[in-house]
Amino acid sequence: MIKFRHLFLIGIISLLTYACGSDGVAPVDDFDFAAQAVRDNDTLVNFFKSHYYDTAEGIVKPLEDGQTALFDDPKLVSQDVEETINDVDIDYKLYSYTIEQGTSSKDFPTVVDSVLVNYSGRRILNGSTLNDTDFDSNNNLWFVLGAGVIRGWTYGIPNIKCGINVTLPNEPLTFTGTGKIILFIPSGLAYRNAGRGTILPNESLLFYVELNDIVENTDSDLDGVANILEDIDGDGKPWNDDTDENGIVNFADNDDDGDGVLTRNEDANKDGDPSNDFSDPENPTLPDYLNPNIRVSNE
Ligand SMILES: [Ca+2]
Ligand SMILES: [Ca+2]
Ligand SMILES: [Ca+2]
Ligand SMILES: [Ca+2]
Repeated sequence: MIKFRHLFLIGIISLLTYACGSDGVAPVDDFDFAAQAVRDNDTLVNFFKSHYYDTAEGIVKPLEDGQTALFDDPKLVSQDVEETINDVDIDYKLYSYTIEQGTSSKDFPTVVDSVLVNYSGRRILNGSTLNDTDFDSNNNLWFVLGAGVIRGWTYGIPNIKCGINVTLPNEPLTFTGTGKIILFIPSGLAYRNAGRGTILPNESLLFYVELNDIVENTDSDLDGVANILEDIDGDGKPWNDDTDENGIVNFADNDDDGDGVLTRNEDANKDGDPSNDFSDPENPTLPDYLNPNIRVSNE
């Protein structure tokens, strides 16, 4: 009986922890994210100096004699990512190691395309060791980058192309020539100071990601304008554009100007693309679907 009660309590505790970080965004306003970004980078650099990529096993391991530390391995690359948290711009370094580039003729995914991935994630403990178990792993799951995934994925996965679907009829999904990458993600581009599940606050993460397939020019709200083209201010971040300020970003909003006419019907020339229709002589460069003064539906 005591054992059962223990299990019950543990269940409640992990549920609570999970709920706190449910959207991956920290609930604390006065946390110094810029200082944490510096600590995160120190953590990752220490990790790179004490680990290497084992080509034969296809995994990252503690450094051994005669091996090249990730820190000195030219395949490890960094990219600068700027995130706005509580109206403050924070600079992060996201690191990745491309194991194999994908061979698909499809383009690289954008930061808001749908991707089909296999993945597994590990916590980086104290900047020097990798936890010995995955906190999560899955095969063949679809995600929209830039919507409901950590920013480390949003910016990291577009470094690789997908593979080719060679699934036979009535057989499990199978891909060949997939892209394979390892992402080393500072906590600020993961679950920040909230943590999630078994991931502690301010913990940096390692993900192995295999990109099976993507949907090019993903159009999540089916309004005829691809997610990546709903980046109205052109800053590369479609998740900060909300023309009608209704709290739903444009790439998830099927009436972008909030005038009651669906974007896909604000297509005066009926070519399936609402972004090339300009009916307002007062505002000749603003497409109708972003112009609340034009309410003509071609439905
Ligand atoms: Ca759209
Ligand atoms: Ca934007
Ligand atoms: Ca839209
Ligand atoms: Ca509209």
